[in-house]
Amino acid sequence: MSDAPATELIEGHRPIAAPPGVAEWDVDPYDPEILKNPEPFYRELRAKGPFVYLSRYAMLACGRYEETHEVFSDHERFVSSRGVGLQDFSLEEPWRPPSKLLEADPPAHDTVRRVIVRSMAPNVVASIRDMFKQAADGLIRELVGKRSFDGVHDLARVFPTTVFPEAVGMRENDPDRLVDYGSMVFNAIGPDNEARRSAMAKGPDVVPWITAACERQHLENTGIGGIIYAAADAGEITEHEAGMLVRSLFSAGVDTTISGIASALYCLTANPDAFAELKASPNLARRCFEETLRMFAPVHSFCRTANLDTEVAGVPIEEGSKILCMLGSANLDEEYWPNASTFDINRRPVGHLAFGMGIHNCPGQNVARAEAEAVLMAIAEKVDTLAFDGEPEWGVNNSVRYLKKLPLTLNQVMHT
Ligand code: OVV
Repeated sequence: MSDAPATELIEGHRPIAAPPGVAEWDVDPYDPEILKNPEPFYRELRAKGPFVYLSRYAMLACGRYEETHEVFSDHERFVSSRGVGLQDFSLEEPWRPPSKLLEADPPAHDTVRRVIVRSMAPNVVASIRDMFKQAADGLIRELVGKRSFDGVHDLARVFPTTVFPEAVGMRENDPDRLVDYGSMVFNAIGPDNEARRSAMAKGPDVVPWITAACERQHLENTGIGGIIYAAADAGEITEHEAGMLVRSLFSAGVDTTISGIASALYCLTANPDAFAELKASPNLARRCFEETLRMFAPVHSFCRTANLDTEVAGVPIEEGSKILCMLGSANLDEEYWPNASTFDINRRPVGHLAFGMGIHNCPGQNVARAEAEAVLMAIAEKVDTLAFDGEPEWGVNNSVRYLKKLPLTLNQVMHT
C-alpha cells in the first residue's frame, strides 16, 4: 500500500539518496565565500569524482568537463522544463511564469527558439556593430580623461545596460531596474538564501516594470524586439510569446555581459603581456573575451533535472534528480584544458561551456561578443596601460560570477 507520507521537498525538489559510489559532501556551493572565490571548491569537486552528492540539498553536482558537458547538452534525459535551479517546476510553482526558452523542452521550445535565433542572426549583429563601436569609443574617451575609475560602475555596467536595450528597441530604459531584474532571475536559480531573498525584495518594483517594458507598445518596430514581434504578426508565435521572448532577452542579456566585460578588464589588468599583445593586434579582442569566458564563466552554474532513471559515467541517476552543473568548474578542468588556470589570449578555447551547449546554448552569444569586442578594441586603441587601483571585489550571486568593484587607473602616453 502506498499510503506512506509524501517526502518533504528540499528547496522545492524531491530529495534523492546518494547513488552508490558517489562521495557525500556537506558543502554549500552557495556559501558567499565560495561564490566569491570558487576555484578551491571547483578543484575539490573535480577531485571527488564525476559526481558528488550534496547532502544538504539531497541532489547531485558535477564539475568535470566530460560529465558536465554530457548532462548539460543532453536535453532528452536532462530536461529544462522542470527548472534550471533547485526548484522542480513539476512539484512547485516558480516565482515567475517560466521562460518559453530557458525553462522549456522540445517541441514547444523549438518554435520560439527559431524566432529568438533569427532576431540575433549574424546580419542583425552586423547592423548594430557600428552603434556598439561608437558607444564604446565615447565611453573610453571619457574614462581616459578621468584616469582613475571603477571598471564595473563606470564601464562594464554602463555599456550593456545602454547599448543592448537600444539594440532591442526598448523605449524607456532604466539601467538600475534592468540589473535588479537580472539579479532576481539569476539568484532565483539557487536556494532560498540571503542572496535570493534580497534580490527578490525588489520584485514589487521591478516585475511590473519589466513586464510592461516587453510589451509591443513599449518597443520600437526596428531592432531585435521588432523582429520578434514580426514573427507574431506572421502567426509563427503568439503576441504573448513574443513578449515572453523579449523578457528572455532582458533576463539573460544584461548581468551576464556586465560580468563578462568586467572580467575581461580584470584579465587584461592582471596580465599586462596579454594587454600588450591586444594593443599590438586589437583584433585579438575576440579571443581575449573568449578566454575570459572560459576562466570566469558569467553563468557559473545551472541545474538540469533527470526526467528518467539513467546513468552517467557509471553512476545511476534516478528520475527527478536535480544535477547542479558547475560550468565554471568544467571550464577549468585540467584534464581537459592544458594549463587551465593560465589566462592565455592565444588559446582559442573552443568547447568552453560559458554559453552552454546543445539546444539551449546562448542565442545571444554573438551580440555579447560584439559588445565585448567593441569595448576591448576601444581600450586597445586608446589606452596604453591598465593597473589596479585597489582590491577588486567579487559579488555574491547564486548563478552569476561577477565583479562588483574593479578600481583601475589607466595611462595614455600618446593622445589620439
Ligand atoms: C539563459 C537565460 C538566463 C536567464 C533567463 C533566461 C535565459 C530566460 O529565458 O528568461
